[in-house]
Amino acid sequence: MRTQVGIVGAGPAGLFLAHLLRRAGVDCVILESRSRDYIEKRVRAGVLEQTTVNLMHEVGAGERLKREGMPDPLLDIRFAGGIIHIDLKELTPGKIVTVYGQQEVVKDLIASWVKGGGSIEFEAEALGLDGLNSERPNIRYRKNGREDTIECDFIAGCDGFHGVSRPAIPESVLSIYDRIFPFGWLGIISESTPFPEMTYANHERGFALASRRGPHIARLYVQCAADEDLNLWPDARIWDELHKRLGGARKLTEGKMVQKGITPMRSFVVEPMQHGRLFLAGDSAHIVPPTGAKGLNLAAADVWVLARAFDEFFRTGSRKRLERYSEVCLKRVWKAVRYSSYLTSLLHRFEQHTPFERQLQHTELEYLLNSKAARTTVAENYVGLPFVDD
Ligand code: RFL
Ligand code: PHB
Repeated sequence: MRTQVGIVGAGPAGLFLAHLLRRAGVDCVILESRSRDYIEKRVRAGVLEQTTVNLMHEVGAGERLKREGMPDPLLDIRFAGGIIHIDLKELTPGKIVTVYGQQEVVKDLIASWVKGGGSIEFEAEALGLDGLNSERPNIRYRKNGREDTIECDFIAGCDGFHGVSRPAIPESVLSIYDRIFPFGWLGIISESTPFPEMTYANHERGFALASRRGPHIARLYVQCAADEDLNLWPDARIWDELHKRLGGARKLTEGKMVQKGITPMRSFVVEPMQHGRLFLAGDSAHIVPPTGAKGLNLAAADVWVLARAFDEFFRTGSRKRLERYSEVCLKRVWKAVRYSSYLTSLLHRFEQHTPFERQLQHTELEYLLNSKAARTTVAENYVGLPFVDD
């Protein structure tokens, strides 16, 4: 098999890239190690920046999002000193976010990709990437027990944090920035009426978050140990912690828990995001703790830049944008890393904090409560910084 751009991974990064390339008339093939059913059910992110929503429409996959996506103009932060209301619309020039599950984004992108005749191989696991410094790099993969290769002009490594693309780059040319936070999130989906506003809580027992997936589906998280054992969290204990941490004026409604999982909290960035003819995008190049709701949106921003660079190359032969890809993306990536790290530090309980550090955290929350300028900074980053490509 031969293609212009071989895409490893059918997460948001790989799927958005494929759509943008098709629009530009660039030929590509997606290889995905999991089954279609598995990736369409994998519960992850839920908050889309306006630019990501726009991208769904631009690639022609936004119809259901328009009907079922939940526009979210507000977020609340609860803490011992009160409730900070962040009115996104008022504090930014009219911008909001939209709550829509990542698996729904993935479903919609796959459906319109396949409908338009796009090439995608499920249960096709990339085993390794070869010839990255040659004119014809290739992807070795296995499907149905048989090994094969795809010869490409370029490879897009969109295979997430645990994929094969980043490890294909010699360690000696990479700089790695890594911070592991000393806690995780235990996330659930419950068949119950959610809070109407996105609610983050800094509580002395630890962080909690109340989000949603639909009018009768709540998405809830509590801070837990980094190496938490799910067996130690029967449903009753989860509800008890959620009530304690999110309790207050509004009463949380309980419902049947249909999904439970643990998410580690980590910031990780690799520089550069490119080596020879391999370009990394999304979680394969960087991850952020989910507190700022940035991971999926960063993946979309990366491939928007990458698609424009491939388009320019195949139309004009110019490598200018391809050469600047990593530098351009990393500027925006670092801003999201900064913001996610700030919100994570602001909202969680750190066992190792001294009384001095606890006092500083509380004072920062008090400051947000009383300063419109401080709330504006949170809102501006939450709704998302613009896509830029120079
Ligand atoms: P993905 O989604 O991990 O997709 C990578 C794909 O590559 C496949 N793959 C391979 N395919 C072929 N061969 C191989 N050798 C392969 N190895 C891997 C995988 O099966 C997979 O399908 O990466 P991508 O596309 O970069 O997308 C990134 C996002 O998934 C991620 O950043 C977000 O989910 C992070 N995140 C959030 N981001 C937001 O923008 N807003 C949020 O509200 C938000 N909340 C979250 C989150 C992540 C969470 N978890 C579970 C980590 C909440 C949570 C709880
Ligand atoms: C979610 O709805 O899953 C969600 C919302 C906000 C976050 C992270 C995840 O910061």
